[in-house]
Amino acid sequence: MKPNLLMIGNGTDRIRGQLSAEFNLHFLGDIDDLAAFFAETGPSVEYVMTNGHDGVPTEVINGLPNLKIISCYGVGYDAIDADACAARGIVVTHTPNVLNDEVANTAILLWLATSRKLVQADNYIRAGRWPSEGGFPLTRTVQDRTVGILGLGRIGQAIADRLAMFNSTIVYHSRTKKDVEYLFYDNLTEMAADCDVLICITPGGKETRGIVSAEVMNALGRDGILVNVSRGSVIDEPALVAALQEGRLGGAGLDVFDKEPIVPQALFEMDNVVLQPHVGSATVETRQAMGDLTCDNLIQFKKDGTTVTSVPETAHL
Ligand code: A2R
Repeated sequence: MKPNLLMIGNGTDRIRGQLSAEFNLHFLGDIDDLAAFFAETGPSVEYVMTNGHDGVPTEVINGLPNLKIISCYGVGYDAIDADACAARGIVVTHTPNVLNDEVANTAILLWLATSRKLVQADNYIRAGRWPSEGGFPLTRTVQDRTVGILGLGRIGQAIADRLAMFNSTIVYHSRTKKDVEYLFYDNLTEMAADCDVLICITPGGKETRGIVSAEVMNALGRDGILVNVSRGSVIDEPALVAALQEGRLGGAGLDVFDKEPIVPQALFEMDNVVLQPHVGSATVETRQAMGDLTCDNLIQFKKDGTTVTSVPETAHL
């Protein structure tokens, strides 16, 4: 008999196909009486699949006393309490590396679109304004800028690799100094003051909540552009709205928000922001690679108790 696997979120057809060959799938969203499910089936569920947005609610973790592994579809796992899982001996896996290029491309796309006002220019044509009002107002160059990367990890490095094309001066801030040629700042505000563009690509979670503060945004300044492809929580969102409204920050390209899918209404009215609904890795190709890795972790664990890509907190298990 196939072992039980609880899925949080529906997964793709391909994911469901791969997993149903190995597991008996239960979908959290289809369970009407959770207490009854936990009482009857909970003790036999050793496998959970989820995604970076939904994570695993505490009541689900508590309802599955023999849970052994949580496989997360996404690199960011801040919605899962990995330390608590480690303490209970539950392995957590995620999908690093396979999305580096895609998210880095998204970061560059958002920066270019924001700086050159791509969406606004498109709207200008669609609104029929070109014949009547003439040329679109000048925008700001993306060439020869100083670009700060907040979080020079796997994706941050992929972003840096792309910046050579724009003759950027690359600087970075992370917890530790890396063995790279770019200038390291141990103070984020000081880095922002020296940057034309700040690209955020740290993990989310309590350690990074609000680290892009009003002070950092003021330092980036009225011509500065803020790009966020990490987690909405990394930026103090009310402070961001205020900085944009008051012209203390030049513009923002945002793929992520603090309370997704809710986006501050005030941003809808602004012509110096470009907004995306958390689609940094959302291409057919990259999502397929992420899905395959999510399944590989579960299937390998079932086979021999090892995983492909554990999160650091549970790598010792
Ligand atoms: O630990 P370090 O020194 O390597 O720095 C990491 C940095 N980071 C931070 N920087 C400043 N203040 C913090 N409190 C802080 N915490 C972490 O973020 C590292 O340079 C970077 C994260 O790199 P990776 O672990 O390689 O993550 P990856 O694969 O680049 O993905 C980053 C995030 C995901 O967690 C998702 O939220 C998002 O991108 O898609």
